[in-house]
Amino acid sequence: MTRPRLIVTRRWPAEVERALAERFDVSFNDDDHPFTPPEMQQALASCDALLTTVSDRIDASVLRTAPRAKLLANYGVGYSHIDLDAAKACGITVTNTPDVLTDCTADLAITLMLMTARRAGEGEREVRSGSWTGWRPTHMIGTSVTGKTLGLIGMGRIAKAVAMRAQHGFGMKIVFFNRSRLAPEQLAGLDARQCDSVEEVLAQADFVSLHCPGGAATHHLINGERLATMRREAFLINTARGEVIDEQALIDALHNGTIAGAGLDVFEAEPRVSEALLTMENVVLLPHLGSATRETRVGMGMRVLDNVTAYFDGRTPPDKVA
Ligand code: 8YV
Repeated sequence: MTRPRLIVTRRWPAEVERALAERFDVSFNDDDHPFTPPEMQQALASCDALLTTVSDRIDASVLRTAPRAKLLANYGVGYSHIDLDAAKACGITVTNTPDVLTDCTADLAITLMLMTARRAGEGEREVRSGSWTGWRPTHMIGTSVTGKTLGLIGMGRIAKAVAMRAQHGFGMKIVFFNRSRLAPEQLAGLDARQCDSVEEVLAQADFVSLHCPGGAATHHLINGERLATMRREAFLINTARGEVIDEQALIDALHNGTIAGAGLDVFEAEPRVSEALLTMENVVLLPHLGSATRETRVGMGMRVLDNVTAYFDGRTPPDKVA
């Protein structure tokens, strides 16, 4: 019996690649470069399932040619790089990898919160450059995190894991905005107050952390007007998707002192990062490391394997999103 043909758009952890190869006729993108649109089109035309990541762009133009692939299995929880409507119109199933990366991504949001508040990036640069002159009472004074207010935009799995850490680890007060009303039993034992608007969260938070999906509905949700409603001492943290923030408006806000700083793991045009951000001391910049631990990346791969296996066994994949 011929085995389903899979194409994996990037290199994955070795044990996941081995597990995939045991069950499927699979090829990997050996030099690990992001596919160009013609390469993507070619891949979609020559496999039964494409195993994709955030660095791909699967829009209506590459799907237009009625691809052979009938499954797009995403290695990640966010799938705003896939045009879901176009995929549905082509009869393509789409899956993602929730849960397995929740803790890891929450850890990174907390890392960014602490790094920005305590000026850790700036301090490390000072030590490495040899310009540190020694301890003094007024040197590199940051902001305390303990007891402050954390505002969350979006209250899904990752936001709840961030809130848990912030509340139990740092005694923080939690306020949040979520599109739908959450009942107390949906808050996993958190003491958190739901606000009626994004602005209400921004106006009172010392730290604002973004946890909404990307895509058209949240494009530039954090724009110049909303940044202006934040407190001048507040920090903005983004481990969600770059497009949720208007990057130029953020640069202006940082430049004008509208907010105190930002911790960013994602950017509008990855891997390009605005030149202005690179020169700002009050900004911590990470290269999309949210899920980047060995354990999590293997867990994500195994979750993709479960979805692909279910699909080709004729079952509904456990993480079907379309
Ligand atoms: C993933 C992420 O590593 O899962 C997500 O949505 O943002 C990352 O943590 C990335 O998407 C890989 O596709």
